Amino acid sequence: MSTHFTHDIGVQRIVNVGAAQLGPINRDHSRSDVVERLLVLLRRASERGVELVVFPELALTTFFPRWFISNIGESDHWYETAMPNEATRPLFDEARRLGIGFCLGYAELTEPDRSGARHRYNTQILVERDGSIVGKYRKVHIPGHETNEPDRPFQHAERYYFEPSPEGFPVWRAFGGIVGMMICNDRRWPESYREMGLQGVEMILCGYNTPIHYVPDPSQDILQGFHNSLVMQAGAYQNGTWVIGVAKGGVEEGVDSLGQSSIVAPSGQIVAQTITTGDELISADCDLEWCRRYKETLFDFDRYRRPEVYTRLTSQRGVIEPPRS
Ligand code: CDT
Repeated sequence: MSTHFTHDIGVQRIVNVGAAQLGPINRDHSRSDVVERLLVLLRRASERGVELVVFPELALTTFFPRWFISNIGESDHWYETAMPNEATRPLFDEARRLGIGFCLGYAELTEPDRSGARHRYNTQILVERDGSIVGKYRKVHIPGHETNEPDRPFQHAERYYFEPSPEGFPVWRAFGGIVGMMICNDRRWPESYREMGLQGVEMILCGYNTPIHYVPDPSQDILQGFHNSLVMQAGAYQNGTWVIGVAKGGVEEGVDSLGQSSIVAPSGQIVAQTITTGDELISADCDLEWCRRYKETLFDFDRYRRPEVYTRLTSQRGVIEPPRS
């Protein structure tokens, strides 16, 4: 049996996507300072014909979970309570004027729910070319620790500052295809990609802040770049999807973070990667039709997956080893 792809007759579905990496944002940088930098990258993207620009995780502030404060109420200034807001309005306006969509990560403090509780999420939104918000994703896998660990050189207290989202991994029809989002640590978990893969995702947008120094096991420090590429390339290939990984890199408030923002094809190949750890734009023509080469062959889920023998994946969280007897 031979498989015929639309490529063979020249049909393409190209979205020109930009990965707008940011260098460090210090704690005294204002939202307006940062938005000015985002606008520079957005305009550069427009000149290059980019249709969708992806910014990093927590793109409006420094990575504040590196500091612990005992009263979380004193951290509200790091969070956005509305989007757009006064500080980000120029980004929304300029993107709409240029006809470019964007994806932006930020810390979100919600309105009170029915019980009066406000929630803190690590959030990313997808904005269409007309300025409308088509999707909001809240981070599912929250890494790091919940309490102060004063012996560390820096904290990674994301589990103090953010709740894990119960909403999972939705996808949206946008930019002529099926688009999903994930945030930083999510990219290390195959479940993130597969949840979206099972909804036919064709492009996953992922912002990240990855310190080079991994305090619990420093032997991993030298492998940060390798692991970053490993997980995104595997996730792309195994689900037949584009993956756009975008860093906030460089030495931010004394903590060195990985750059290596990448655009990964459904083949698993990296088609573009940043060469600095500062503000830098890379872009690529991403043909969403290319996903079919993998979704309809090796990774034809409906034909080859065996969910009936994967029951542990949803019924169990930690490892249960076989009895020793
Ligand atoms: N931001 C984020 O999720 N960073 C994590 C660091 C893990 S170490 C606590 C990451 O997976 O890159």
